[in-house]
Amino acid sequence: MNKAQIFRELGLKAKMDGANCGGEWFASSNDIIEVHSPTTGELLGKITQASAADYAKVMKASQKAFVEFRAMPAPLRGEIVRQVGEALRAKKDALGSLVSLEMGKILTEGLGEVQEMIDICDFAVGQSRFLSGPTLQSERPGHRMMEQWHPLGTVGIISAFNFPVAVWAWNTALAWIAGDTCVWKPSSKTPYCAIACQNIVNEVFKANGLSEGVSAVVVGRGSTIGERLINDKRIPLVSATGSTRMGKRIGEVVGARLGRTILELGGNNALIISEKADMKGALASSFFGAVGTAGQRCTSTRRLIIQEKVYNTFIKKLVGLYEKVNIGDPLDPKTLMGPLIDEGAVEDYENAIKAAQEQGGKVLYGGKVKRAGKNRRRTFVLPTIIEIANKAQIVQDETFAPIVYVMKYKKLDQAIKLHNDVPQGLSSAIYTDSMSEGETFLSYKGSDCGIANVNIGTSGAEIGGAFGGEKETGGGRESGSDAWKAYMRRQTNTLNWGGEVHLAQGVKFDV
Ligand code: UN1
Repeated sequence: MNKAQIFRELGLKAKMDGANCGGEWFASSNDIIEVHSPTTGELLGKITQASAADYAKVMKASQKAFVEFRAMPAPLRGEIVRQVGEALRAKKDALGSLVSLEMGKILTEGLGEVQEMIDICDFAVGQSRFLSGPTLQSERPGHRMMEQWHPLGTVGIISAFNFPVAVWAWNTALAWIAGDTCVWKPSSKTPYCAIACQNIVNEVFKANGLSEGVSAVVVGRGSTIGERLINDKRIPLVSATGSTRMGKRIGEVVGARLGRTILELGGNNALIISEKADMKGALASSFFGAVGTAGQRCTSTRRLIIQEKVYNTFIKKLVGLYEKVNIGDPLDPKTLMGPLIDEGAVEDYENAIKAAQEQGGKVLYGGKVKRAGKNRRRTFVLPTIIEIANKAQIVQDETFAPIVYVMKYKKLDQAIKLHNDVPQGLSSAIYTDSMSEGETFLSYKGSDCGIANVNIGTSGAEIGGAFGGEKETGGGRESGSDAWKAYMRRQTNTLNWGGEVHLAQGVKFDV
């Protein structure tokens, strides 16, 4: 699909306003962002960012819609989400292509991202009939206890450029079945993706007679919109994806007003490769983990911790794969790696390589900008392998680029120690055919991450599991399992059906 077709199918125009809560798009600031293709530099369009007044309008609609939406039975809200999933199926090609066009990931990954949205919708439809709490035994005669889950309110969603549509869907699909309304501040690097998503759900919501405000988007500056959103007492939950620096700010501000957060921040994901590993599998998983999405996933493999006996052969084979990576236009099916999001990201890549070399690292492959694509832009880089010690400062930091740090180990205990010795804790994996090694990695003394895998890589999690991490990754969970609970408020109820008043703990209080 070319740009004109993608724009037509998704209702996008060369000039658009950045705020919407169901009706027309609007924006009243003079603040315009120019959106450029990371691949060609071509101007995709101009978006007028939302002002403080636009935010106020969106929040008003969201709060009003919540009062109505929470009254709709959850399975009927699930039916709406089912239709959203159907609409996404119908627009999968266009939306997946837009992700590639605006963000730069290759088409199969752009389509995969939309599939992730469809999957979470399907998951949420079933979940909408099972927002269940337990019934509990009361110590008082003639009493029953139970737990219920109620809608929470307006959920604020802040998302990053690298998953410009899926992360929003993980949050909204669950928030909507829970009876919440959503206000989304997408990354200003990928506003068209957000506008397209809102256009898709607007049609579904309109067809079902839902009031405006159940879904809202505000494209705007962090200082105007982001700050307002995190400080807004009307927003009980802020779900944010992005850097640890940003997450710390959000955690502090929302925490100070005792609001809740789901934070999905930086990762520093490692794959341990044992001498007992299936080398073919380990190779394929390392390759996808480190080079896929041009290293711009939170779950990208950043470190390979390799048993010393297999280290040299493994690295040789990995370099062999790196040499064959086709770098270029992400919409071309022959391309394996597209551009980085912008020149700033390329600068981060170059700085990280320089720092690694200064800190004792040795570049085994790559390390350079590679002008590619039609306009030979400076947004393409070579995927890079650097041999370096885990304790080097640069290895401790997350660089959002296709750089993988490689290191050796002798014994599994040492590998696990290296593995956990970073501030972040999102995803992790081990390749081994030894059951004992695999189980050790998954045990209390193994990986300290929110996601730990055996014989698959660190990236590409399915939506069925809870997604998120520990330590500086922020601690929140999104997506599958019981992540829906974060979007609801919990209530414990005690009912007296027997008629007689009994006090708990045997307390007597009579005259
Ligand atoms: C992210 O990079 O923010 O597990 C999310 C994965 C994807 C999601 C990544 N399902 O790699």
